[in-house]
Amino acid sequence: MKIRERVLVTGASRGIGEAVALALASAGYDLSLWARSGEAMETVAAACAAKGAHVEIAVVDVSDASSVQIAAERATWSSDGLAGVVLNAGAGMWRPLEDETTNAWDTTVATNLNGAFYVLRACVEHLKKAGGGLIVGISSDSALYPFPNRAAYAAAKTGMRALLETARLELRGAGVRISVLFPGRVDTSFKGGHSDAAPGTRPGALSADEVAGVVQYLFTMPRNVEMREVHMASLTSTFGPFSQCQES
Ligand code: NJP
Repeated sequence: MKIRERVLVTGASRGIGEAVALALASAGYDLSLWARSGEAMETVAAACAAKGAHVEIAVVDVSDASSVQIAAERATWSSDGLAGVVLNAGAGMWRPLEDETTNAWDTTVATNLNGAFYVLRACVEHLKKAGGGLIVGISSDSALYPFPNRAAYAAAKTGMRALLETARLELRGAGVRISVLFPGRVDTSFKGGHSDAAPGTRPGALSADEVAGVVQYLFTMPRNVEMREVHMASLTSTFGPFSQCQES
């Protein structure tokens, strides 16, 4: 009988994280789900459990090092080991540089970069204990191309890429593979330039399910194969310097 393996997904209360949780549940993984919205995660957990996954949830603010540490110590994988982690929690709100407050800058960097670091640091020993594993980082096309009004977000997502490239070198010998995804626009509640963003408000963009399908594929690849970077875009939406090339 195959031993069930567990994956931690951050930002699992909605959007890409929710879709990733459901896709990994369908692929036979057990799940640890982290986000700040406990009630929303209960709903996601129930849907994953209906697919046969054993699911544990924890209310965690990834930008808070102690919140991450406490959740990591309480998680079942602190004793059982961990097959993978999807560093997905993130947020961004576009502002011109002169309107970027210190608080907004700090929050953006704390969520997207510090959060990735705190979670990664908490998982490393447990990935090693399981004999290696897969780390998937959800970065952004903002880390690949310059955009106006995204200084904090682009800096944080670029920093996340550097964090994961460093981790790749340090953890390779322990059998840990690292994949970084750079999606273009995805039709979720992610704010960006729209304070009222919700699924359905970015027609033509990638769907959360399309991104989750790639994450699921990464988890089903042979363990000697490392897909280092995935640049992902919809032809019916913009992607960095590439303009939309089909009507949506
Ligand atoms: O956005 P959204 P996406 N601590 O807002 C959680 C990247 N991306 O699914 O805490 C813990 O629907 C939040 O949960 P909650 C993006 O940068 C997106 O599109 O309950 N969790 C929710 O579950 C991000 O890294 C686009 O509010 C925190 C989730 O994160 C990832 O994709 C394009 C948290 C956000 O769900 C998923 O974003 C791109 C915290 N402090 C990259 N703060 C795009 N959508 O266009 C937030 O290139 N979360």
